[in-house]
Amino acid sequence: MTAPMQGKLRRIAVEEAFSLPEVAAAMRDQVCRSPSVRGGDLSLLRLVYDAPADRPKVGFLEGLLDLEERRLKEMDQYGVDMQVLSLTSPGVQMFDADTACELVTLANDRLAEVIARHPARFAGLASFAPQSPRRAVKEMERAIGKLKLNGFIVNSHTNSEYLDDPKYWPILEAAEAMDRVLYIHPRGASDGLKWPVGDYGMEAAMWGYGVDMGTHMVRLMASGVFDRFPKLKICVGHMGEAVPFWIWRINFMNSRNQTTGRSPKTSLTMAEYLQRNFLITTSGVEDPLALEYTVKKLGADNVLWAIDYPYQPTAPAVAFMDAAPLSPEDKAKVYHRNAERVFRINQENR
Ligand code: 1WB
Ligand code: MN
Repeated sequence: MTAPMQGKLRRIAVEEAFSLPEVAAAMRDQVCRSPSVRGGDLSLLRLVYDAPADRPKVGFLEGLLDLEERRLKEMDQYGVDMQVLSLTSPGVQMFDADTACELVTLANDRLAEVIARHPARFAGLASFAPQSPRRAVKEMERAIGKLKLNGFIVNSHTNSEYLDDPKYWPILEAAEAMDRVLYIHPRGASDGLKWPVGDYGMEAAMWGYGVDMGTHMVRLMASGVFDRFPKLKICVGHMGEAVPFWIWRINFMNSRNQTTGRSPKTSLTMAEYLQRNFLITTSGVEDPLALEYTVKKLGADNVLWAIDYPYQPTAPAVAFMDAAPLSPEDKAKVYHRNAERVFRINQENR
């Protein structure tokens, strides 16, 4: 265990996954019924929800379903004050619209209940079903107004469509109007992207997630959607899904494309949208150099700590941030202050 010298900083981890038996059962049903395809979500989800008896169990499902036993114990053991919980990827986005809406209501209710039992230990991001943007907005409003949840989460594409598609604009508009962050978490790559990531175990967290999510981010920036929703805040994990590292080139080529008419005209540059409209979390990237670069590129107000429980172990995620090459002030921002601000986590929850 790590023992920080100068009084312990509050630790708020912001990309922490859970599930509930009803959603897990529906997921199992769905992955069993879906035909086998290369890449995409299915091969990993089969291991999580329907592990064949002769294969080693990945053990994620137990971690997802447990909220108040092992999870709280592990938080206590490593000094994690709070987890901001979200329904695990791909949420309800593989179900038909009616099933998705029904399950998302249940998931958000269950999330609000566990937060009510442990208000100092848990906050939560509300899920919604993008399959029905109209009902999604209703659920978003209920999640903030009635359930008092802290923001929203969606898992990249829905049926291979991304959020720059005008049919999803009501969702972006609602998040902006409520002044709540929309966390976009990865899922398996969309139809057009999944084939080449279908070998060597690349399809999920190793590569496919990041390729799909990075593409999603660039679509949002290049489409000009942030001119329509200038105050919209999008949070992405995994140290920005490699986009901060590519931003110089994205920016250069996009501005050239704008002069030749290949990219839509936008009022700000891609680099400016990245700084103004995105927040980035450290989930699953415990590399001090990557952190230092990202903080310099985005600013210390825009980077937040995350573990990615139960997919990543807690101890090294805490050790990484305790030892991070940041000033004490920046470290406090990344460890808790930014989370308190953007997810409106009450001080009295201390
Ligand atoms: C993994 C990571 C698997 C995540 C997941 O299944 C999710 C993995 C839904 O590390 O294999 C995640 O949320 O980062
Ligand atoms: Mn995650």
